[in-house]
Amino acid sequence: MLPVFGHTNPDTDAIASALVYARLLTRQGVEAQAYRLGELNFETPYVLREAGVAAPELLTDLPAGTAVALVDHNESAQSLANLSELTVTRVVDHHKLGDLTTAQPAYLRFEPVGCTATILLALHREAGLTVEPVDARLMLSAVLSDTLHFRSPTTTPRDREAVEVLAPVAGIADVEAYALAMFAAKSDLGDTAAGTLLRMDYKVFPFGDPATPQSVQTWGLGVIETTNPGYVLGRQTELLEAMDHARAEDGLNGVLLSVVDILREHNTTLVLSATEEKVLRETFGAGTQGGRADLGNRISRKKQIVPALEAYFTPQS
Ligand SMILES: [Mn+2]
Repeated sequence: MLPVFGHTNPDTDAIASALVYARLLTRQGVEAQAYRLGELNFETPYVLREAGVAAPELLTDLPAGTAVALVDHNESAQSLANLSELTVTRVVDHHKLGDLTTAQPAYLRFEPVGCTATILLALHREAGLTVEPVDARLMLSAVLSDTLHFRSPTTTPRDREAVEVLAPVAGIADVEAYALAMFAAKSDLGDTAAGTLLRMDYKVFPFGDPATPQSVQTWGLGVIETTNPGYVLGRQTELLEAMDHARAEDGLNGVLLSVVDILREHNTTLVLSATEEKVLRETFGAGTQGGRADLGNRISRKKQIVPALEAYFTPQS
């Protein structure tokens, strides 16, 4: 049974794509099972409930040498702790290539589209397999989630086409209403602890050139996408404390937490210290006031934040 899993701090794409890819592989004769590498965010339980699907089981470790399939990530810092000891046989992903290496030839499918599920739809077509309604619903939800219903600059025509094709199969007549219900569920954070909010959509990235070790910095980048930014920003003090804690705990050079207003397509980033303030100023030209920096319409970590930081920390030769 081939374990299939998405990144730690899973989002809807990480969960939905693991479920759909495991089923696709199984239909193709490769027995596979979806897992998750962490607790669900607030959006995914809504998606799973509407789809009538149980959450995949939590996976905390696997013996060295186990064959695995990755979806929606490829960097070891975002995967099982001992990924380098596992045998990665398949990857379906839409992120930049990180430190992935494989001991054996593997099936690798990377495409610069807005969502892993968009690639999975193509894999169904290439295999000549029809999409089951439940898989259509999961893939559609993942695309809406990752692209913020096409608001994100990561959106491609392929993602739009995927939603158009999947909606009738999923039995969703009003895609706009469904997307808004997903975002409302995601924004209903209740009295969740600040540390949990920070880690809900949080990724650790090594920046700089590994050939020049003194240039390498490790940063934690959290994002809270919400239709109610006022609520999140109202908890700024607690969130900054949680960021300070994460920096120490993970041995990071810096931590950023972006509060993304989904409907207004706006990024307000919490600024922990002078280190982050300097980097935000020199990378994005963004000044800091009252512990917050206005990053304007840079709402995509993948497309607008990470590449800029990568360039900033990589020494020019
Ligand atoms: Mn994704």
